[in-house]
Amino acid sequence: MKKLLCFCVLFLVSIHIPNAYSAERIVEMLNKREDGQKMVYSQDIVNIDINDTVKWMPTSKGHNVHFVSVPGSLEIPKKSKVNKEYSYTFNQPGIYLYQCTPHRSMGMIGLVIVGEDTSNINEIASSKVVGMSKKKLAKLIESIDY
Ligand SMILES: [Cu+2]
Repeated sequence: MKKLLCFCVLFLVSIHIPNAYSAERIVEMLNKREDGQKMVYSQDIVNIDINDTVKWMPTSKGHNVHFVSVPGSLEIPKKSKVNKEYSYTFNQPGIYLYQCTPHRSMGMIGLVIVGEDTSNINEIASSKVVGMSKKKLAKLIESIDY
């Protein structure tokens, strides 16, 4: 009986393993964050594993997700629609830079670091962002260990 129970537990654990390898992370699009910053994503930098998904929620209205720079030869995904939830699964390691189209000059940018791979940090650092986002990008880059 004990053996059977053991087997059942193992079986239950094993069918849940795929979930452990592809997590979903939530990032909110906000007019104001807890720290007082305006027109921001809830997290400036998200660290995830390869094949994880980030889901951006339109918690405040008027925002979207628009990738500016992605690793290597990867094609830049189409920008998301304003006020709409958006998900993207990251299959390639490296750093991804995105911005909010309406607030791109107000520092509304974010980074996703996939698989702890920071090899494209120079490309990210020299990506074209505008206005207040320039300073913010420099600050985010500075905070990354590489
Ligand atoms: Cu915005």
